[in-house]
Amino acid sequence: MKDGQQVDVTEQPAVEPSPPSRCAAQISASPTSLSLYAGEGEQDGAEQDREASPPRPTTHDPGPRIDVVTLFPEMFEPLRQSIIGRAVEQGQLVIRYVNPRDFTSDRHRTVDDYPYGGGPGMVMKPEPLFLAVESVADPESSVILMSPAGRVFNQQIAAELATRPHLILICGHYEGVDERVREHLLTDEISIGDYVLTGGELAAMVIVDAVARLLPGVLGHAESAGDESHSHGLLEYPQYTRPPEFRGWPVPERLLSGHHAEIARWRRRQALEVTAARRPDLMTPALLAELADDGTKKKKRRARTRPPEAAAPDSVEAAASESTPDV
Ligand code: 4GY
Repeated sequence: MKDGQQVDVTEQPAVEPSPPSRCAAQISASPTSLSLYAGEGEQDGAEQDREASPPRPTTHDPGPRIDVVTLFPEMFEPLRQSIIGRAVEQGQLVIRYVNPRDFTSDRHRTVDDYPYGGGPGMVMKPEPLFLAVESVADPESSVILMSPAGRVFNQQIAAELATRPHLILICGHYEGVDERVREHLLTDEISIGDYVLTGGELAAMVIVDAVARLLPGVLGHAESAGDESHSHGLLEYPQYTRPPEFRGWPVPERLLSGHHAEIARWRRRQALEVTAARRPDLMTPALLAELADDGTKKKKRRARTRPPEAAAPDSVEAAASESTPDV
């Protein structure tokens, strides 16, 4: 094996966009694993002025690891910005890049070849992908191919991936990857939606972003992960900020009242109505029952106080007691 199979674009100076030549230089940088861990040596410059929890010392708890197997590590520059960039700087997660081209042994560093049986396009050769994954994998690793043939990503899968200690995200290109990768290397295959991209990189970035924001300490107070769309199976209620009237359009009066219980009820009802109107597929029987409820009673009614002619009270109660699935 050659030097520098792992790339860490996070070691580039934070303010400069990275020209390809710089990334190429990074590819041959020392692969010493600890020095590749994001956040090392960058903590002094990290912003510490927010309500987010203070940076964790990376030498003790570097957070979950994500290795992205990609022919184009420079494409991941966006993950150095904003909230995810800050999380990486603070060592709340580690993102590294592994280039399968660094695991080729021919003069042209070939990563693709013609499909057996003929047909259009090229197929990614198995060996560079196997060697790239094996260079970072351990028994705890989840090895995930980004592909339209995978299970479709959602908030529940994001939450599940956020509990795993090590993700290896493989970005395919060309017409696809040799089937033996799927059969003998993967633990999962994930799609970000029913459309075809030119490569798995954008999909991998979606996964990294959605997973990273669920990790402890990544979001500050102001950005909290609890209340937004999909975390409780509903779309978000409408939000407003100042001014109270803009171009003649007022903020709903209830939100200005300062009456917290009233505001919570209004938001819940809005979330139900927005979800029913825009994403009826998300409406479970329990949510439909809640929507049908006119909300005149303040507390959730118990069976004995409900009118006996109320529609299917037992099934409503049963459905309501199930946890609302994340979507
Ligand atoms: N959709 N969700 C997706 C994708 C590109 C041909 C295999 C997707 O996750 N990945 O479209 N990926 C294809 C391109 C090879 C990957």
